[in-house]
Amino acid sequence: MVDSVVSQKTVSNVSVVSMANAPVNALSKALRVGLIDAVNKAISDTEIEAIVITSDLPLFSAGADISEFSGGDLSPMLPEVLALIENSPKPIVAAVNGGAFGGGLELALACHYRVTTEKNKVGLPEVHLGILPGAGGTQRLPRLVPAATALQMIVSGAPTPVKVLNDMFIKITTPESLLDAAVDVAQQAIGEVIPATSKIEIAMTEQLATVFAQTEAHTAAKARGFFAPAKCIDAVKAAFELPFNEGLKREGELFMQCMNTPQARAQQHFFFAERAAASIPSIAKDTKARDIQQVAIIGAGTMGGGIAMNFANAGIPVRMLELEQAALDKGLAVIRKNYENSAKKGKLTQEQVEQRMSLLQGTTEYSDLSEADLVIEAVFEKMSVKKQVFEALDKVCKDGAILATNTSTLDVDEIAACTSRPQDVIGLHFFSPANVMKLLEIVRGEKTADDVIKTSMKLAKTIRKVGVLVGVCFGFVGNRMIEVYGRESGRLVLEGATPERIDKIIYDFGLPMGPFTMGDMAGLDIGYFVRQSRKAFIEHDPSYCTVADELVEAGRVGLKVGKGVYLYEQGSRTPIPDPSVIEIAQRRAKELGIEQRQISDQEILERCIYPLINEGFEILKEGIAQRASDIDVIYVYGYGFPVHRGGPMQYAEEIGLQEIADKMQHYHDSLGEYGKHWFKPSDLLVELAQSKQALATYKK
Ligand code: 3H9
Repeated sequence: MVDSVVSQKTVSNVSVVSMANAPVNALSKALRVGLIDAVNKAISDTEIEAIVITSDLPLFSAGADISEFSGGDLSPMLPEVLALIENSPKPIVAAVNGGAFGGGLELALACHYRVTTEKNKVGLPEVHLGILPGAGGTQRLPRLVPAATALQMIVSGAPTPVKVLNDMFIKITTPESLLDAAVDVAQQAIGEVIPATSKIEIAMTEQLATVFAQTEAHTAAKARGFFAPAKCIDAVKAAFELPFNEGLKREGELFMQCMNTPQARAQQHFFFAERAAASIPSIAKDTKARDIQQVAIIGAGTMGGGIAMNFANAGIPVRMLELEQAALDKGLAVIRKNYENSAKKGKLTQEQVEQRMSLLQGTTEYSDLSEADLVIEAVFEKMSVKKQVFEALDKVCKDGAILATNTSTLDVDEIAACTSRPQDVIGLHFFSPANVMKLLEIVRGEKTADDVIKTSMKLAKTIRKVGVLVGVCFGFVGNRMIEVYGRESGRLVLEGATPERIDKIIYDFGLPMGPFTMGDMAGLDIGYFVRQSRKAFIEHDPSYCTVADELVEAGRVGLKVGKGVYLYEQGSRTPIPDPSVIEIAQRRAKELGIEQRQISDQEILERCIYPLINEGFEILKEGIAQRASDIDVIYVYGYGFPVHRGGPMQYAEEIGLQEIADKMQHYHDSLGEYGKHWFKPSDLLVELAQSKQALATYKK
């Protein structure tokens, strides 16, 4: 035993070094020290003639310890460990028993031989952390696999099945025989010339240059706004253009260029944010989840159908209820069509389509839902309608069934109160299209039982969603914040900015589309309806929605009718700016006494994003979100907030909380009555800005 995170045993004349740094063999300082000690010990032991490096855990290694990236004494660094391995006078074999990612794969690449198991996957996912492989991965991988494969792996960061990487592995075997195979390879290598990946000669060719150019063009479009992907390409290019050691140096420079960016900080923040969202400290760890074997969905419309598909995809039978047979038939037909379309694109086989459809049954009778373990209501967004549904469910559902509402704004406690079992009621807020969007807001009511929350979080994973726990308030986290953003964009149009300019600024910031394109796509009638039902909230200043209201009242409800804020040609989704909307804004501004003016790009961006962030602080203060990073997860997965900005709260941290507070105050003071009402800096924002407390450490 060299260290608690590394064990070492001798098999005949081979030293087997096993990593055991739970849970994922992150190559922390302790593990790096442990590996150096173990390898040195094996090299100096005259009884030992070869070495195998493997893992005692299911994973080989998840790579560098990301939590170390924030600083500290990091020596020995990973490249030092890998140089020791590659220059070892005794052959070293990597027995890659499970996933090898990032530095974990780089470790295997530095070994002289690699063996692995048939179903394994490996990858260099550094690009998802805003960086590039910095321990020789960009130089060694292209020396072992075809250039296009190496480029694809490094630029996409995607895990790759080892069966397509057989150039890299001397043997691919079963898990049971892996260690024997590795020892065997090690013994056969004794006395032979030790191969070093770094010595393999590769060079740029004309054909390869074309591959690089194509990858560059494709990446520029696909990874819009991201810094690291282009640097990944540059690093791989260096492998073909420079001798190994110079390539390694170039990789190091590019790695540091990436590491010191806000994007890298944002993406690394997001890595941990996503994992933190799964943790609910207020619920006892031993709380048992309920068993979910059968699901029922109320409503076979777009939302209900999308939700149902998630469960069918996960192999869980679903019963869909509509009161009219025709609506039910239509809903099921739409689902079939969606699956058939996936089959046409080669994403599903016809057999899979039929298998999924066989899990979906329709009914028009509530009594048919008596065996469901979970019922999700996805009916019209109106409290009276929701209450009718829950009263009916309360009568027919079995004891212990979870009754969930997919409301996007309404009071889950009020819905729960119309049942005799509020402890079983929860909000499961899916985002549209529900079979595609990764986010699931899990809305905890005042009386929701802990095991209902635990079951919902677990279920989110089962259906491949990211579940985030939120509390009850109008719009929960996501829609409460987006309302602020929608308000500000509407107001900016009255003040003289055009919708297309605002959309472009938001698109350039990194969102998939701006607020007006999004509004047209979702349907302007949705926001209109919400505003009608919340008149009291906006009564004192309805200015910002006057243009949208006028459009809806004229039937311009968005893309679905070919006209909303923008115009659309038949069958096209491309927005065409409409001067008549500007005329409406000019007329309305005059009526309301709002002076139109030139507004800078910076003001547009700040006024759309900063109040949204400010609302995030209010949400945090009220305990509606458990932690700031949960808000980031909601925004990245629910609203397409660019992950390279880490989410709105991380973006605020990067800009500086004091700057956000100051700008809120500036607009509060400079935008008249409107500013006074809507731009009051959140007390929590001001408090944290003044105390310089990191958002990550804030707890209510
Ligand atoms: C790198 O290698 C740079 C080098 O090129 C150059 C260096 C000079 N570090 O995801 P899970 C934690 S960059 C620290 O739930 P799974 C994770 O936070 C690295 N911690 O498990 C979680 O903690 P908690 C490149 C890590 O089975 C726990 O482990 N590598 C790391 O669903 C379990 O994680 C990557 O980007 C890490 N590297 O998935 C791979 N990895 O329980 C990142 C995990 O407290 N990792 N943790 O919440 C992954 O993609 C997944 O964790 C993996 C396992 C697929 C490996």
